[in-house]
Amino acid sequence: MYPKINLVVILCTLMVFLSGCQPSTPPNNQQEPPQNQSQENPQNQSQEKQVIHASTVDPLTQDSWTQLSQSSVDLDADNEEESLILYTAAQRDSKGEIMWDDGQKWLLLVKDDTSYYTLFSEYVQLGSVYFTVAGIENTPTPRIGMLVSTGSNLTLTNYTYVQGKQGYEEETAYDSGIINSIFTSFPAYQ
Ligand SMILES: [Ca+2]
Repeated sequence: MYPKINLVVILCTLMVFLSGCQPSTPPNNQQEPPQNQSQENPQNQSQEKQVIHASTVDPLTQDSWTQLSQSSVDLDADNEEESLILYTAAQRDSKGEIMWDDGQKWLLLVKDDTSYYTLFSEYVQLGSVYFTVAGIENTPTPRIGMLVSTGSNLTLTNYTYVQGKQGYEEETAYDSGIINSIFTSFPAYQ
């Protein structure tokens, strides 16, 4: 279809120039940019992001957890810090070393006074979970990046608090699909 449209445009342009009747009118310029090109990715706009809302139930009371990493950051731009904490269900032995199983549950939790936002609570087979927090230009709230690395998959998921939705929007930034991981330099939790 496009070659036909281009031919019509070229022919019309040539006819106007060859006729010499309308040298001062610029309507040709208005016809040149094809407006349909900006509609190539309508799917991106229609994707609804999942929003994680607060719960008053402390998820830590349901299982026993080992805290691995913690960050105190103002995640919702109310000038008060929340706690962003990563836990694993693997327990420590008497020497304090983590007794890793082939797989265990992981929990990434935002604690805001008596409100709890469970960003991630899943069993991860032969893998580990990591998170980052970063300020983003022109965005009022920082972005949490959660990386889940296993022997067969690597994903990066972003969580950002959206004040209008009173929750954390979840967005998959990267998903490797099924892979056979050969090597990773990610450090192991101690
Ligand atoms: Ca806050």
